[in-house]
Amino acid sequence: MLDILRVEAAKAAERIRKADSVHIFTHYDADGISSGAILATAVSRLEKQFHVTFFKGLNTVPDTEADLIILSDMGSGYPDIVSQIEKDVVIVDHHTPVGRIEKENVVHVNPHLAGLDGTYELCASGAAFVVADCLGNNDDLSAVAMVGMLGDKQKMVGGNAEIVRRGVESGYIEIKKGLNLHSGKLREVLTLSTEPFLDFYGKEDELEEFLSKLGFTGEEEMDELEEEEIRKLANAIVLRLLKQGAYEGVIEEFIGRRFLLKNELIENAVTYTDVVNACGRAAACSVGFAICVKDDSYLEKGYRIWKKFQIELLEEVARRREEVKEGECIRYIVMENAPSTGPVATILSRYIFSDKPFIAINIKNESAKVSSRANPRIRVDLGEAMRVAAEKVGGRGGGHSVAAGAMIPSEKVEEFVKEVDRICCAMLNSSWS
Ligand SMILES: [Mn+2]
Repeated sequence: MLDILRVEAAKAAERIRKADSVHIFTHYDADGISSGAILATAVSRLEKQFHVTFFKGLNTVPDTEADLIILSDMGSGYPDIVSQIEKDVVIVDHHTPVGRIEKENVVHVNPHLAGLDGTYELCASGAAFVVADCLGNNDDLSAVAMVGMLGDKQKMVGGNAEIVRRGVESGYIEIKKGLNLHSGKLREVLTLSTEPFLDFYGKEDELEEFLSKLGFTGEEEMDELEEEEIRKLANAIVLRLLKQGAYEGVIEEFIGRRFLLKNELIENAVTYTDVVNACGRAAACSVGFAICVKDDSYLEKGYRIWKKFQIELLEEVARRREEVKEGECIRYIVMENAPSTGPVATILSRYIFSDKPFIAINIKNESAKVSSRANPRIRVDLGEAMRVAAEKVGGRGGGHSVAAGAMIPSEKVEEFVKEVDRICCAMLNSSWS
C-alpha cells in the first residue's frame, strides 16, 4: 500500500540525513502538529538540531537559517511559493498537489503522487510516519500518527490501516471493542462530545431522560461499561444522531472499536486528538506539540485548554445554528469576526445539516475567510467549487472534495455565495447522468 510513497520518503530521509539542521514548518491543526512532532522526534533521534514553526498557511517563502526546510501538512498546493525556495525542501503533505514541482532541491512526499487518496487513506501524519520509518526504528510514532488521522477525519483504510497495524504489532496501539468516545464520566462525556456531536449541551433535562431510559445514572465511567451497556448506549446514540440530521457515515467512526495509545501521555486516542486540536485552535500549538513529544509538564495545561475550547465551541454551535441560511443547493452562514469557522462548520455540516454542502463565511475587515464542508453522499467537489468561485471574485481557494476553504474580498461575499451555489447545483446535476 505504502510502497510507492516509500520511494519518495526514502529520498526525503536521505536529504534529512545529509542536513546539519532542519526547520520544520507545519500546519497548526492536529494533523500538522502531530506530523511536526513525528518529524521532529525522528530528526532529534539522529541527534540533529531542529526548529519547528507553526503556520496557518503557506503565504510566503519560509525564512530560516537551517539548511533543510520541511513543509509539513502544507506545500503541495503552492508550487509558486515552493519554487521560490532555494534551500533543500522536503514537502510532507496530503493536500491535492497543484501542478508538478520539478526542481532538484525539492522532494515531494504526498499520497496523491503515490496512488493513494490523501483525503481518506493517508494524511500528513501518516506520510510523516513513513518518512520517520525510513530514518530508523520509529514504530512508536505510529501512535502519534493516529492523532492526525483522527484530527483530519480520515478513514482507517489504505495507508492509515497499514500504519495502525504496525502500531498494533509493535505494541504501541491497542484496539478494543467499544465506543470511540472520550474517557470519563458518562454524563460529562455525552455532554462535551463533539465527535460525535450529540446535542446535549445546555439540555440537561433531555440528557437525564436519555440516561434514565437506559438505566444509567450518568456517574458511570465510560471505560468501565459492560458489553451489554455499551450496546444499549450505542443504539440510543445512533437513533439520536439520525433524528438530529447527522450524516450516516459518522456512525461507523465511533462504533465498534476504540484505540488506546499505550506509550503516550494520553491513552484515549480521541481525547489525545481533541486536546492537540484545541491547543492548535487556541494558538497554543507548542503545548499540543509538547504533548505529542511526551513532555508531561504541559499535559495539565493541554487539558485545561481543551475543556475551555470544547465549551466555547458548543456554545458557538448553539448560537450559530439559528443563523444558517439556505440557498438552492447549499446551506451557508455569514459571520463577522468569529473566533474560528472550521470547527463550527464541521459540526453543523456533519451532525445537523448533512444533506447539502455547508459554507461558513467569516468576515474580518476587508477579507472574508470561507470554510466549506460536505460528505461523500453529496456529489460535489468543494475544493474545485471554492477555487473557481473564489477566483471569480478576486480571491483564492481550494482544498479537498469534502473540506475546502477560500479567502475572498469582504464586499464580494454575496456574489461568492451565489457562485458557489450555482457551481454546486451544476455539480449535483451532472452527477445524476
Ligand atoms: Mn492535514
